[in-house]
Amino acid sequence: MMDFSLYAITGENFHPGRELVDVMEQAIIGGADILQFRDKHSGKEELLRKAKALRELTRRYGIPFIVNDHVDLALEVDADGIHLGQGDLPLEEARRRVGGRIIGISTHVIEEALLAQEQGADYIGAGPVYATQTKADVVDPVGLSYIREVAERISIPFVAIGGIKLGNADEVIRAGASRLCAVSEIVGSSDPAEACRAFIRKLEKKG
Ligand code: TZP
Ligand code: MG
Repeated sequence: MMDFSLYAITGENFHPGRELVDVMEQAIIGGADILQFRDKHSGKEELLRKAKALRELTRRYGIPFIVNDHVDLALEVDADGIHLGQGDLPLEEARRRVGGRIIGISTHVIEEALLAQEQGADYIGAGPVYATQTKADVVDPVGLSYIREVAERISIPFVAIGGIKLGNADEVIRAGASRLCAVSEIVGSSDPAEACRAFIRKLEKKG
């Protein structure tokens, strides 16, 4: 079974002047053990170029590579999996398309989480725990109560996401999360490797 502790997602807006692959390599060196390519702006060719480069990087470090939204792109670059939101391709259709690859689903309420689990998601995202500027049209923060509920009722891996910072990670972990995901706190850091090391230390001491 796939497993991970620190889930890094790309966010190029947060590191102007620094190369995508370099920043994500730093995150991996610091301990990020799964990487998602999330890009809402690039055109087709750019998406393909970046996805190929990140595929090569993640293969070199032996960690799973997940593509957000684009099933065709995921298949084209031989990603390990895809991540889908509630408004994206339905899980059952996605499963037909990607076969045994990893499928992750974003969830905001327990009904979505239970359904994703029942339909065979490999992991779920639980959030946004806190308010975040990173994602447009994001739903209202679900808070720590949702993390507690998911920890209690869901048996597949779940990752807490949304406004997770080094300053609030401990309380998220204490609420039951054993996997954290961050965009801005990692890739927006002047030292992404150190930001990841700090997250990992918190996960290891369990909040
Ligand atoms: N999905 C739910 S919240 C979010 C995504 C992609 C953005 C998380 O970004 P940050 O910067 O860690 O708040
Ligand atoms: Mg999506």
